[in-house]
Amino acid sequence: RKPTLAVVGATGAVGTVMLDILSTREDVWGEIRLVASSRSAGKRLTVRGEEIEVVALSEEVFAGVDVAMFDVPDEVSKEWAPIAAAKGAVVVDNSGAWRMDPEVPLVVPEVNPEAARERPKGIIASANCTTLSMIVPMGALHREWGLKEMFVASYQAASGAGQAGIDTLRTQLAKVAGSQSLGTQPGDLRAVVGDFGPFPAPLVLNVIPFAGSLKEEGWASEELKVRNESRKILGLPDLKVSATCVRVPVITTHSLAIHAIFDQEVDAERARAVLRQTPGVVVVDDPARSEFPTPADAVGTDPTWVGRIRRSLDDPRALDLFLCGDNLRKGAALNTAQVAELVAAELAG
Ligand code: 2RA
Repeated sequence: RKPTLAVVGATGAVGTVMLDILSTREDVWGEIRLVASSRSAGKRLTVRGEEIEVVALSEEVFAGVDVAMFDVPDEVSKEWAPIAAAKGAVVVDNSGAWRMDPEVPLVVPEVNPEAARERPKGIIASANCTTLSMIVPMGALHREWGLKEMFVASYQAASGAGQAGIDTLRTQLAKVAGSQSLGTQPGDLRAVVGDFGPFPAPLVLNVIPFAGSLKEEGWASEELKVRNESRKILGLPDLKVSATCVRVPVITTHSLAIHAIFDQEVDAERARAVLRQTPGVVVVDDPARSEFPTPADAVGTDPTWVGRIRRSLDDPRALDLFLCGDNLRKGAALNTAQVAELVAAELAG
């Protein structure tokens, strides 16, 4: 019998991508149940070419479910993941609720697949999209030279803030369309575009040097996630990470500029060779021909795109590189689906 899958949060920005991924990847699932809030119950969505009615989240939904993929707010996952696990489902959770729980593995199949098997709570966590947009290539380079420290600048897409983020940016774009002067005078953008939630400033024709919520000592939650999740996934509790997370006027696809310091001397050509051999990574790196990753090329694709690979001029143990990754695919739905597939393979014995 193929395992029964529940998709919890099937109607959100990530959930929509999830159904696309389930319809295009190898089909390892038996029955698929689509679950959402009671507000969305009754909707009919198509997955694997089949129309399925969305049911409201309840304990009964998990009866007979082998794997439950969750893409819901942290507080919903905090309440419902244990309920699903108690009903016998292995929960693969895409929220931030469980990622740093010592009894919950944080799994990226290309980096630490073995961690998925140790799940005392019946819950496996998937990482934040910013971490997932860089961790596959960084894991490969860590295996080659031993990663010691990372300086990260992220350029994060509006859809990282969900459908509201997408809607906000498109609304702001419409407000500036055709203007020949906006973006040239202090405050001119704010006067026309205003501060639409969830962004505390105009996003269009601007960048916002903050993402997530304010945490200790002025760090943003996104920046702490990059640091803490990288440490857990790579098994490097003392890894030094300094991240600055910036929101940019891109609909979907996060980009990151990384300065990575290793235990050993590095070589740019060797790095390209290692990354070309890494599943889930595409190397686009020929600046002389203006070939480097951009969100406009990476969006809608599964791999992490890597380019601008060069050895630091001041440190033979440091590499500088630029990466792009679709934050709704590998950054969320795809990684969750890949982890769920690991569990399905394990259950199939
Ligand atoms: C963001 N990475 O971009 C976070 C959550 N998806 O807002």
